[in-house]
Amino acid sequence: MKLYYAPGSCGLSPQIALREAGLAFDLVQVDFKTKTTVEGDYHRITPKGFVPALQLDDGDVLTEGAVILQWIADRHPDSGLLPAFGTRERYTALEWLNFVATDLHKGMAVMFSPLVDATSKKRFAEGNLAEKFAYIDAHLARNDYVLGERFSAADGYLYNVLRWPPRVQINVSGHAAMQAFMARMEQRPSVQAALQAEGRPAGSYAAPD
Ligand SMILES: N[C@@H](CCC(=O)N[C@@H](CS)C(=O)NCC(=O)O)C(=O)O
Repeated sequence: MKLYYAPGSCGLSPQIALREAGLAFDLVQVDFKTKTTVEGDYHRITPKGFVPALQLDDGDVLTEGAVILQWIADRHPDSGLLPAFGTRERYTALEWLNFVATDLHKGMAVMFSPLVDATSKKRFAEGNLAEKFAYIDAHLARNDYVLGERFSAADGYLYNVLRWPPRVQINVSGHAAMQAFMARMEQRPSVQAALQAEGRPAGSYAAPD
């Protein structure tokens, strides 16, 4: 298997999940500016040009981070990355994956966009993102992980996206439970190894990528 990623991007959470599941994979770095890898044109892997993409051993390619996470979890149920099919807890995990992918990931993406001006970004951060950070912080004040006591693939994705606020001048240091969650996640060998593979030391979530 090959995971196409870019350092500091949303390619981190599938890497964490692959490591949690104990799977062997190669990392292939994508250059966003040129949309190339050492293999050549990245559009040949996915015409979308986005990371992450997971190329399976038969050459088939999966895209969409939240879906890649489900594929890894479902192919390796012993990893416990997601609750079992049909359980109520499964849908709570999917709710979180969807929330992180749509509201948080794409909400944060606005803050990186060259198409949005600084004033609009500030208003969006204060009016939209602040509410979401408060919700997450309140949830994590009562729970070690998004599902409560057990780690799931959704935590890796949440951790991935919560690394970004300091990069876009959003101060989340007042959200103590969120900060504790980030530190808790960085105790996991999977997270430490994924960060190292991206050239980022653990403890670096509050520093620019
Ligand atoms: N819908 C995709 C979006 C992935 C996405 O936004 N990837 C960003 C990095 S976090 C990307 O590849 N950006 C490439 C670019 O901006 O050129 C998913 O959820 O996986």
